[in-house]
Amino acid sequence: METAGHQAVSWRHFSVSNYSRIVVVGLGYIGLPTAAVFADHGLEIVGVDVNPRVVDSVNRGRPHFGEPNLDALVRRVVESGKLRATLEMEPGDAFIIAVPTPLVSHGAEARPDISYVEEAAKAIAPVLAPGNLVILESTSPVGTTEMLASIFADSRPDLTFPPQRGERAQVQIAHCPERVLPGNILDEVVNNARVIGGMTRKCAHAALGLYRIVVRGECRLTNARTAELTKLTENAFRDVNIAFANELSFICDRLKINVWELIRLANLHPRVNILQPGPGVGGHCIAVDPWFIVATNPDEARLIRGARLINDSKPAYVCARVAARAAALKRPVIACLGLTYKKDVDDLRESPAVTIVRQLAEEQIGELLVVEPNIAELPADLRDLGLQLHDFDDALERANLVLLLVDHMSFLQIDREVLNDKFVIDTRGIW
Ligand code: SAJ
Repeated sequence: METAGHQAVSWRHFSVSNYSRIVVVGLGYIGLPTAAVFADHGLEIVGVDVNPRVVDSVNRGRPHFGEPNLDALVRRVVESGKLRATLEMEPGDAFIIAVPTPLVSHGAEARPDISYVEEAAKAIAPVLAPGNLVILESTSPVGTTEMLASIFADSRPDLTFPPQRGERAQVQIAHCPERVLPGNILDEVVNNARVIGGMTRKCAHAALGLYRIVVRGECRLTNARTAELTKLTENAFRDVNIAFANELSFICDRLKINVWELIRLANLHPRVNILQPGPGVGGHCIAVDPWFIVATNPDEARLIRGARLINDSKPAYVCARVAARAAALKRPVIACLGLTYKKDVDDLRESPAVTIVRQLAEEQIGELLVVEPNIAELPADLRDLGLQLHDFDDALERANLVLLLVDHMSFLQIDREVLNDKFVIDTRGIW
């Protein structure tokens, strides 16, 4: 059952034939899996990306990043001719915008950069036609969908859009934020509940008709602004909860209490569910999206800002602990285990582990042996600091200080005896 407010709505008058050709703008972590899943349902998908290497790689049937089962799916839909990538915008029945919405630093804080959404809108505008549907999937500050509509209206005075003509507009526009978890994207694209924010009810129904082709999860209709804030709220909720756990870790260190045991015990309460402290919060979502709320509501978002600052302070705190331990060693050799932003992915974006390793290298806190089984090569800035990737067993054997930064499965399964004669700093609490 799909609901808009309290009214049941029907989406069935939007059939697959309304959307035989879909243009997905941005072939990154969200756009490529989304394009591939729609293509696998028999639709003709054109993927547009500004990066020639991405376009080339997709056209050879190869994803340009690691994600379980994505390789086989992309190869299948490219070979069947259902997915094709290009650098040039093309016309379509529907457009799905899945471009990055990064942060730019702004003093001690950060502000959203929606220029990629603006560029996508300017590229789509010339090819828009009556009956088209445009969906913004990128996580966006409140008001971005309205901005998209106004770019279209400015550049295409021959067409009508929802802000001017409401339900009678010729082009439908909606915000349907992605909510998939990296590492489990293909399952979640299909099975997660979706929030569908139309600029009008007709827009919402049109977007619902498109998602219903592939989505098995519940679909809830709302307006675009509510959908924008819903997505930001989900990630801010998680960030605040992780900040609570990280703050407890500071308190416990000072009080000489084991924070992992504390949380396990507190979580026995039926209404308490504390998340896990770690070396900081990374990835392109949780560490970013709360700032989008702070940017539009600096006076109100006090807890949300505070949580961001707590989580962002964690890498420096970890470095200080490592430096204090290393100071007790004549010749510190530090095995830094894990670089990705979370376990069992190959994604280094906003990774606190990278921040920590970089800072330790810059401060020359001993010899660093970096281990990351999910990547083939270190990022250039770490290589420039003289760092190299090391084999796990070799690093463990040589190190006198072991710094666990990511809870990869392969790090869990070690012989604990190996750690006996070493200092251990386990930022994830797995040992
Ligand atoms: N982390 C902790 N402690 C925890 C849980 C996570 O320190 O208890 C850290 C992780 O190590 C990582 C960061 O938080 O550095 C974020 O990881 P995550 O697994 O919480 O989330 P993401 O960034 O991979 O994906 C999130 C998801 N959002 C929510 O769970 C509310 C996902 O559903 C969203 O689609 C995604 O953001 C997104 O694209 O916005």
